[in-house]
Amino acid sequence: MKTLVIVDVQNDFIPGGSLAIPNGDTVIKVINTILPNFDLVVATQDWHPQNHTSFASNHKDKHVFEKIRLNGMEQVLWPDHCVQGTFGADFPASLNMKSVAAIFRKGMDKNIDSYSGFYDNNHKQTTGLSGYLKQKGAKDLYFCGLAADICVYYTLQDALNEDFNTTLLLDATKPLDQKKFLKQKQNFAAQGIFVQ
Ligand code: VGL
Ligand code: ZN
Repeated sequence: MKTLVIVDVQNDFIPGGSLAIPNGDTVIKVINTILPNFDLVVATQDWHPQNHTSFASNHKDKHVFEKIRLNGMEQVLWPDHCVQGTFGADFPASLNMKSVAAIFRKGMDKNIDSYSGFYDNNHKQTTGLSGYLKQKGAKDLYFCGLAADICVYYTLQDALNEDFNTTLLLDATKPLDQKKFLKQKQNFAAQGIFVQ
């Protein structure tokens, strides 16, 4: 069973959004085109409360993209993004969501960020995605979405740890930091992540 996991394709991550990924909107057309090739399609959705500690605005004298230590972990401070119930957190209207069977929300706990669609960054809380996919008999997972070097990257790592066959669809993902993504890609083959 071929399963597509659409990671965080949301208004705030495409041009015009508060944390826009360069050319992030270009993944939408590609995803819409490939949807019929999959037996199961799920999506993840970054879904933060306004007081989330990953927002620079919730810290005194800190600026956007600064790195701090938060509860013993490094945390990048982001612009406010994907606030629960706002337009920025919505899926773009042009993304075809009709065949999406389930949506897994993440980043709801204000004290911990959640880049991966499977687990919080400290690996203590699960979104339920792994259990859902295993219960459905999904073994071959194909990943797409935003941002390639952040949430897609950490989702791929967890998919491997959860023993799924893990493939990244290169045409359907875009990074925030192109250089960082190039380095990450160089390690994919050795890690057992397929690219297509
Ligand atoms: C993301 C930074 C903060 C992402 C989410 O979806 O890649 N990046 N929150
Ligand atoms: Zn976020």
